[in-house]
Amino acid sequence: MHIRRITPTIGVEITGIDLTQPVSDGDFAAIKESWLTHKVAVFPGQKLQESDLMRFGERFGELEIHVRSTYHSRQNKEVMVVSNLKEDGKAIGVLGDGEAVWHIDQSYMPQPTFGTILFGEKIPAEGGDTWFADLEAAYARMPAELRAKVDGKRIVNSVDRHNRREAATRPDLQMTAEQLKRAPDSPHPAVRTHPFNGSKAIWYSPSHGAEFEGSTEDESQPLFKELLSYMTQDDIVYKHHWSVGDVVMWDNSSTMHRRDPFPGHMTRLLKRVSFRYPPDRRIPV
Ligand SMILES: O=C(O)CCC(=O)C(=O)O
Ligand SMILES: [Fe+2]
Repeated sequence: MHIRRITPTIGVEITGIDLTQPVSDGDFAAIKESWLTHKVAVFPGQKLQESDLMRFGERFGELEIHVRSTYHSRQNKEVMVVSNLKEDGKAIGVLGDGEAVWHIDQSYMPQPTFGTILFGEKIPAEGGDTWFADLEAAYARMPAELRAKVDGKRIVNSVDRHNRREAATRPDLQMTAEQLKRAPDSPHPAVRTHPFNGSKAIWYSPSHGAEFEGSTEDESQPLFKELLSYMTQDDIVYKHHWSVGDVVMWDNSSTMHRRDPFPGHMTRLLKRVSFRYPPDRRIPV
């Protein structure tokens, strides 16, 4: 196994390992350590069945069953389909071919996701790149006055309000009343301490972060905008250009991501699992 950094701040590429085979304890420890340190890990050239993806994900933590059950794989409810493919006129996957704006996965759940793993099965010839921003580096470079404005504050994350805003253009994002019950407006600390490495990250998800607790949406916007100007600086962002067979995993405690749109006549199909923090490492909410 070989581990190589792909930017000075964020991302590693891990080669010389076949994730269809059992990963030794030693290799697993090295993978986890470098993933937690560099926040995004890319494993090119994999050929995974859903069961392989699930087995690998489970090593890191209990697999989540995504609240958007409409887009679960037919074979496994732990696997989510990310695709623009349709069957009988109905989307089989989430996110379509449009842009997915900057977000942190499931920030809108009472217990947000720890890590997410995507496996690229069908990749369009253009577009669909996925961008990752380092939220520890962003926090580290914020001036003290700005940090003082967010330290100790909580941000309310709301998938309901996000969906309403997007209702006209993104019917694929709409959720049932039952699903929304599992995803009530959820406040989370604006600055979170990583349960494994102890470092602090700014934890604002632009797509679902609605307001600072105790403030209105309008009142919260200027500060959100200021945070964002630090969270998206070029030198703390890694843009992943996909090839078929790529496995990409990221740490939602220390990164956010977005995805470029791609031409609708092209096919993009990825399989996705996400996993929870171990019970003794849950981040306080
Ligand atoms: O389609 C992508 O590359 C990213 C999708 C995404 O945001 C996710 O799976 O959490
Ligand atoms: Fe995501």
